[in-house]
Amino acid sequence: MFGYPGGAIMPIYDALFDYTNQIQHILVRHEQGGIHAAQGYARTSGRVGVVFATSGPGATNLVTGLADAQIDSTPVVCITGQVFAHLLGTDAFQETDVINITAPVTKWNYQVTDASEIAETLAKAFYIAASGRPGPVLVDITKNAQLQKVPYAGYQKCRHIRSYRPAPFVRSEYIEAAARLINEAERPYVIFGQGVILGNAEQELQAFLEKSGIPAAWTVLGLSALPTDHPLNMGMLGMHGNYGPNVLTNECDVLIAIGMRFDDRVTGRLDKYAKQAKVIHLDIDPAEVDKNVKATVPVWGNCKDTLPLLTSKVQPRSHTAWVQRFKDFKQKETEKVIEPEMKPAGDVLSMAEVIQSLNEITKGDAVIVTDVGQHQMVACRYARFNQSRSNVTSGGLGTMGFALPAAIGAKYGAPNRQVVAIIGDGGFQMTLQELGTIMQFGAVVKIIILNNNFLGMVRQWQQLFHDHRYSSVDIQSPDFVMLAKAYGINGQRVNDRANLNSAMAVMLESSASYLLEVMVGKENNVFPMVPQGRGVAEIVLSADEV
Ligand SMILES: Cc1ncc(C[n+]2csc(CCOP(=O)(O)OP(=O)(O)O)c2C)c(N)n1
Repeated sequence: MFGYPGGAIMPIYDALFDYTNQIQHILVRHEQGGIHAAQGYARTSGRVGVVFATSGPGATNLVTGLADAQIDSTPVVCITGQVFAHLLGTDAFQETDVINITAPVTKWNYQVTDASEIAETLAKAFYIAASGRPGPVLVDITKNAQLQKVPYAGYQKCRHIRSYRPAPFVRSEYIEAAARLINEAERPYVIFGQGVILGNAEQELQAFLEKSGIPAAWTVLGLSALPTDHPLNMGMLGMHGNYGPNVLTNECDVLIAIGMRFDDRVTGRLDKYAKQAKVIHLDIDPAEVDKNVKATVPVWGNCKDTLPLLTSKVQPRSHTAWVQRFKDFKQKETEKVIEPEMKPAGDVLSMAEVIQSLNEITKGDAVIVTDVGQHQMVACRYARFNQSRSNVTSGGLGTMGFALPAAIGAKYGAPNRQVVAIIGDGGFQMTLQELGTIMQFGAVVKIIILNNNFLGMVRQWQQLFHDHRYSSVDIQSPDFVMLAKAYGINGQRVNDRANLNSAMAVMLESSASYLLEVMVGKENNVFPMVPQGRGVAEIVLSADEV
């Protein structure tokens, strides 16, 4: 568990003192760091992340992480201390109405004012956080309840709550209807998201694709569910996704959406999105079906259950000519974007070649944790993966400052894996205090700062859509390598290509945490791009086409 103590949660921390050998509590440097670490832990381990915080400012510091976990369906349980029950509503010291503040950003929240409720509430909290479509839960416990003594019958796992149905019933008529559409299709196309990972359905997805021969593309949160090298993996969807996967969305005849929610960054303009296609939507959350895109056939349920049913009913096919269309687009993108980014003409390093250097050593084995901005999109586009639960990023909320604490949690969730955080010079400065957590607890995290001396993604938009008016994006940074040294973390700065691979190797071979600052092109842009307000088929490959 990750946390930070304070007045209203002191009895819980006092009890924790007796469990030092059984429970590892990581003292973070800020509660936001605590919840992002819990998210990173949940994403790599598949278990529920736990955070403790005190009342008032401790609790409000959790809000960004709760919103992030809510939109990215991450199972987290937050336990906050609260003022004594008799002081509630009196503006007591460090009192804040955490239940109302966090209601829209939690799957469930609840205030406990009597100790007799604690055990049952916590059992419910873990059940709700992890079941069905996962999400964050917050339990607020008043100080009197923490101090009160009650008889305790032992922990009883919660397995059912009346009126809460985590997964809808699978309806066989819809499986039949979906299979019929797929079997009649000439240009079927699978787009998948994090639902595949959350449902532990990676093998089921692969079996479905391999039997049906259908090409597949992923959302940013679905990344790593299908190995990069899989022959039916066509690449990334969305605003900075690959060329073919976007354009061909508007040419497929049956679109099979699996565990994804048609986010606007994926669909672009909805009235120009896949209008020609019949849509099959597999999702555990009925509220997602028909929310943004009308489904011809809804397939409610966990895709771990629904995919095998579908696989058993689809005919073995190989859509060779259709798959070739993706490859042709890939060729065009390679010539116009990928090659020039991998081998830039001048001396200035590109973000893509840094990711490529990383790939060459990790061979797709590492967990990659990204922050938010240009570096995030470049990392998602180019990083290679050969196992699931390896890509940790803030997808829905786009929270700068996510990566450093999330990487710490990711390492606790996957202690035997190499964890590499890729962060911009702006985002790093939002939560760099968590270097102190690394220093104190020794989680081995490798940190790459892609430093373009700008708030790069905002600068790119100002260049392309605001006539080069660079308003407040020129950000200065401290000496990151010296800063890391102050926290006992080794590092170095790379300015030129000649040193990149050797520095990358030193970082990855280091048995301790390490910070690599790489100076990259100041005004490099991320392409392709579906400009806001355009359809996915209007994706552009360069600034001239915007
Ligand atoms: C907390 C937060 N504040 C503001 C933003 C808006 N925003 C999105 S990307 C970005 C720039 C990020 O700059 P940097 O971290 O240097 O990464 P780069 O884009 O240069 O790779 C900003 C300000 C955000 N996503 N999150």
